[in-house]
Amino acid sequence: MNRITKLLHKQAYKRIKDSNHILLATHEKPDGDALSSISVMIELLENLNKAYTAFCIDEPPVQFDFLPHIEKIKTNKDKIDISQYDLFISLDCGSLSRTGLHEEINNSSQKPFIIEFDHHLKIEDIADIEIRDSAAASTTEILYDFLQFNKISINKNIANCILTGILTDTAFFLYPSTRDKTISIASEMLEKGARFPQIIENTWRNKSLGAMQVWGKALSNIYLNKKYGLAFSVLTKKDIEQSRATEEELEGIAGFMSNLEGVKAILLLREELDGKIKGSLRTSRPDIDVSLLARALGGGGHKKASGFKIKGKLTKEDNVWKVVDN
Ligand SMILES: [Mn+2]
Repeated sequence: MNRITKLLHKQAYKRIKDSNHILLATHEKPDGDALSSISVMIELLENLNKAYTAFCIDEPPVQFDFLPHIEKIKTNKDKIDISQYDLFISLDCGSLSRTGLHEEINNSSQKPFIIEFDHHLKIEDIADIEIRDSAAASTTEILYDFLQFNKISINKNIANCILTGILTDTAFFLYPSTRDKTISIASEMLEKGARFPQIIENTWRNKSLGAMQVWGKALSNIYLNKKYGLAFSVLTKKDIEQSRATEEELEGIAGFMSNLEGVKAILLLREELDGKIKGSLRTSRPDIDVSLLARALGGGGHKKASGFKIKGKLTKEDNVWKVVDN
């Protein structure tokens, strides 16, 4: 870790201590890392006796109810007046638009100071203090550095959150984003009281029947494009509605597909409720950067795991899936 990063972590902590009213936000359709990151910050702000609001535009999936402070996350943005806050902390977002608060922040007469903690590849310059490490396996891994540099002790709650972020974002150390440091932080979190069986039980086990069936559907729909070494699959709105699987349950499918042997990358296209199609790209090959394709399609993410959204719907013609206008 270089000196500049260490300095940024210290500046961020000073800013937090000097602020009076703090707005925390994480990304839409929050995953384990997003919610764990916001929980770590809530724990810290409560210990500092700070007034804060924690916000996520979508309701946290119920399987994360085991994380501390989850019930304190607000999802109604009508109640949020940006000008009331002197500090805005964005966690695990990739871009400001993923908080759902970008218009409010950009149009606010009094823009708050912005601190960003993130491990996605950079898309935009929004933060006054930007702590980005695209080599980190999770945003909670970056928050671990933040706590270390600022000599903030890690209690059981924080240890549980940091480990949850790491485990869910790496699919339990399976994804290539896992590095030596990831494993060593995870091991330290276990020593500090993180409850591994509880995390596994809530995030990996406990899959609903619908989730199993929709995974099966996606897996049986896999097509291979031998020319490009790409495997892809589709899930239609109907498939998803019938399964009643949660967002989090659908999230793991693309990662699992990347276990397919002999392909360079995989693409999962699925229809969302709002007339858009979400594309998830994954690769386990060290020489492939799928984020280039995601970016070309207006998305972003990581080299090994990225995504995009396009308008349209999926139709099957002559046994070939196509994206067509709504
Ligand atoms: Mn993350």
